[in-house]
Amino acid sequence: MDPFSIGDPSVNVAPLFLRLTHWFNLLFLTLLVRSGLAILAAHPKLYWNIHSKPGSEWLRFTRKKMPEDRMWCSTDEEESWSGLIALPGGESLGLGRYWHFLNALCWLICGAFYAALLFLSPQWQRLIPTSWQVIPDAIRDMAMYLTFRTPPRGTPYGPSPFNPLQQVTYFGVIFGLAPMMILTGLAQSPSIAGRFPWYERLFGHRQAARSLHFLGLVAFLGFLVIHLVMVFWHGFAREMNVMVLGSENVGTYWWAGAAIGVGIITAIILVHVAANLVSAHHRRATHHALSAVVAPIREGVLHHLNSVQHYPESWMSAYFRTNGYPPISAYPQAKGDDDTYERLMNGGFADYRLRVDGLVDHPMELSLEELRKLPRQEQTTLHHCIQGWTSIGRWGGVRVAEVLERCGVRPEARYLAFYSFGKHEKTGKPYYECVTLDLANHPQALLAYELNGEPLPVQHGAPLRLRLETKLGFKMVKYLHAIEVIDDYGKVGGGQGGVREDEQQFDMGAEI
Ligand SMILES: Nc1nc2c(c(=O)[nH]1)N[C@H]1C(S)=C(S)[C@@H](COP(=O)(O)O)O[C@H]1N2
Ligand SMILES: [Mo]
Repeated sequence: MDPFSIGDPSVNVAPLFLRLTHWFNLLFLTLLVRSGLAILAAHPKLYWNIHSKPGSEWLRFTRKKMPEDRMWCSTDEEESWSGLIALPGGESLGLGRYWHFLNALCWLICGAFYAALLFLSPQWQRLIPTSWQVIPDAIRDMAMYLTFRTPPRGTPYGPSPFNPLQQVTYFGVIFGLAPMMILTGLAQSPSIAGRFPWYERLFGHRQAARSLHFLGLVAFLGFLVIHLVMVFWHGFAREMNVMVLGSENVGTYWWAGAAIGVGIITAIILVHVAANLVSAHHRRATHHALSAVVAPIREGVLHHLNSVQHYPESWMSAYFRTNGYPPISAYPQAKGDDDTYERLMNGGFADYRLRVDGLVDHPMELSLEELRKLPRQEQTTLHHCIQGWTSIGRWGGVRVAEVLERCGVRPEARYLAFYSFGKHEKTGKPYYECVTLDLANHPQALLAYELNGEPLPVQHGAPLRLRLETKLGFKMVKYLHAIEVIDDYGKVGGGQGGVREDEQQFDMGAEI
């Protein structure tokens, strides 16, 4: 069959490319929804303010109450949702993100293919309303459905097999909702927000973009449900013949479309089940397989961006959220094997030394006083926790590059490993994170000893923490103990580029 033929609209011929992209779209969209829920579970609260102040959420999907009498962190707010609704289930933000990004890429390719063929063929006439009359006509159709009548097929203004309500709905979903989801998805990337702070302003700010992204998910789900109801309303066998075989006129084989269609839907469900199972039982392998596809694209597009953020005073967060407990005996999940940190803290960090070693000509040990004597920099920036919350703070400190310059980095160096005094809260492994060496030359890669003009508070990583303003929060090691210049991050810790990469399948690039 000629894939470009529009055929006679009265027989409703759908060319092969339309049918293929339709079913692939269903596969990718449902995977996007379920992996999106796994991401939402990591911070099941939505805000219309950029500070994500606790209690200021407009919507929450958790009953957990945070204690008022002791410190808590955003990892305590995380929910663990069933694998029946989320991909994967449990606390699986890392793999949920990988599934989300993989399917976002597949969905984009599918959509581009669809849009190209749509406009290269006469098929666009199905979808693009050519008269404003479509609006009142769609309202008329809506009134008919609501009173259990079926509107006539086709529009008077072009060769579309759809009724006006169908046409405006499909048009709105494909050319309104889908691009909105892509744009609000990108607005959540710290690399994009760092390099193009104006971009987020298009949506208000980063939390508004996240809330809109969620509302888009709700809209997609609503569309899916009504779409399904309509398939039955208009006749399951007939509609399936159109969606699978391209035409409802299939003669004696009136059941063929329904039979194949049920097979396709079963296959889609099996892909979902397989994705959940493989994620649950082979976390590391799934991490590697998905990142082999996603990481090069993500890094290729986003890694080279530099942050140019300078938020005005009026945007600063009165309350800056926290993630990661201080490594002291009050918080055994984060405390190291010895009391070094607590001792330093009790001594006002007078004996604190930052160790810088590895592939450098002059290893160094720097006291806070020595660090403060180096050129000072201030930056007011947006912090993106991978879980979804944000806060804005003014950080003061010394650029990573200033310190490295004084150490003389050797030519074989490729990465920086940042080690904390603290431990990973879920596993008790030492907290460390690695980044590529070129990150050190980002103008806002900072070793911060101040927040909002005050010495860095203990809960935010005293006495020294890393700031990388194009990265997600988990890369920014608090309670910084040492920097090691290395050639291969595979030799450090679990070998994945950081403790959250090793233990939670987070991505080393952390650009989105
Ligand atoms: N040592 C240490 N550093 C850490 C963490 C941690 O648990 N331990 N959490 C990271 C995460 S996930 C985030 S979002 C930020 C939070 O920084 P804040 O507590 O200053 O807001 O710190 C990062 N650095
Ligand atoms: Mo985070």
